[in-house]
Amino acid sequence: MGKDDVKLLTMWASPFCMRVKVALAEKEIAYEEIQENDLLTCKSDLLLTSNPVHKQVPVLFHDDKPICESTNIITYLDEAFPAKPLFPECAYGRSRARFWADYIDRKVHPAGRAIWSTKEKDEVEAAKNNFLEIMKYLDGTLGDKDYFNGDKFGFVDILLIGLTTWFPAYEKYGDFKLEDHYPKLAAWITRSWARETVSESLTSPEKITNIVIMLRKMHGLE
Ligand SMILES: N[C@@H](CCC(=O)N[C@@H](CS)C(=O)NCC(=O)O)C(=O)O
Repeated sequence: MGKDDVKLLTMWASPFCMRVKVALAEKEIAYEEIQENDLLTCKSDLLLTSNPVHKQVPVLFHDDKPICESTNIITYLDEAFPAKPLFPECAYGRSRARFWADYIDRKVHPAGRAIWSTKEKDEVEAAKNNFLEIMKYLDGTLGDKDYFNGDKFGFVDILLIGLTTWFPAYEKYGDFKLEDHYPKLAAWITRSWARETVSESLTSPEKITNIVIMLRKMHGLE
């Protein structure tokens, strides 16, 4: 069998692209990265033809076949490249991983966005409280473990860690520190970022905060 051809259509500020990059790094899969340059005003033909339904990055190409939606991509990678599995071994563990993946995908990024996309103080306060409520459940399921499934960094960790690049912007505009509320979850972020597969795949939170400042200016919020 020939060498797998893997490409990732990506955008540097996208937390959904970053999580796929972490998965590829954890599984030691070589790939070529193709940057989507202008998601706001001029999407590439490659993006429009490979993800006609959502027109969003990331898109993974495996031997030229497109795979869309970051969680679906990471699940696919774990099935298509069985070495270094990301999912737990037992069926119950896998079912829990899918449950938390779904929770993270539905809740975290929209809740964070609600914090920085308004300048009304009461709306910011409500959004911050909602975000912290979501963090409470994640902190609860993490508990005293190093990672969400125990001592091995895996699927749920990968899904959440990409999104944490935006957390400092949420803290800035919500005027809170995650570690004051959930020190174990904050320690999990530090522990996960210490992995080379993570630090080399994620965009720095400073750059993301600058993007948020730019987006707020565009929407007349600064
Ligand atoms: N549910 C999707 C979300 C992907 C997503 O929101 N991508 C953004 C960049 S962060 C995008 O392509 N936005 C362009 C658009 O929605 O038009 C996933 O997990 O892949």
